[in-house]
Amino acid sequence: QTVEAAELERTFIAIKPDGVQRGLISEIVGRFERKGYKLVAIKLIVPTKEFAAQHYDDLSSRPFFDGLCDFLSSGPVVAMVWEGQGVIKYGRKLIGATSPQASEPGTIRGDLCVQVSRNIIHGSDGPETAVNEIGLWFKPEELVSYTKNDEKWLY
Ligand code: 3AN
Repeated sequence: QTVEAAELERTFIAIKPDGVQRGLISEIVGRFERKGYKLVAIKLIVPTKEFAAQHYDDLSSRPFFDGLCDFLSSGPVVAMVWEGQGVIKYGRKLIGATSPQASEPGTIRGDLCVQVSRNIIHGSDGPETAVNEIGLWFKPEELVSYTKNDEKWLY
C-alpha cells in the first residue's frame, strides 16, 4: 500500500463544546494520533446556531434537533480533518456508539462520557458525509498536505 493511496481517505471529526469544556482535547486528538492517522486540518471555532443546523440538517425532523443545534453552538468546537487508510469507518470505531451507554469501554464515548446529548465528539458516518462535512467546515486551503515521517512504518 502506497502512502498516496492511503491518503485518499479523509474524515471530519469535531470535539463538541462539552469535550472542550471538560479538557478532553488532547485525550481525543491523542487517540487518533496514536492510532497512526494524520491530522490535516484543525481549528477552534464557535459555530452559529444556523451553521450547527446546516451541519445536522439530516436530523432536522428529530425531536432533539433544536437542542442539539443549541448545544453545538454553545461554545468552542475543535474542528478537524483526519486522514489515513480506513479512517472514516475506523474513526467511528474509535468514537464508539452514538449513545455512551451503548459504547464499549475502550472507545472515546465509552471511556469518557455518559449521556447521548453530551457525547463529546462527532465523526462523519460515511464517505459522502465526510466530503460534505469537510466542505462545510473547511476551505480547501485549510487542508494541509505534508509527509509524516512515521508513514513509511504504517503503510
Ligand atoms: P453519531 O453522532 O453517532 O453519528 P447521529 O448522527 O445519529 O449519531 O446523531 C447525531 C447527534 O445527535 C449525536 N452525536 C448526539 O449528540 C445527538 N443525538 C442523537 N440521538 C439523540 C437523542 N436521542 N437525544 C439527544 N441527542 C441525540
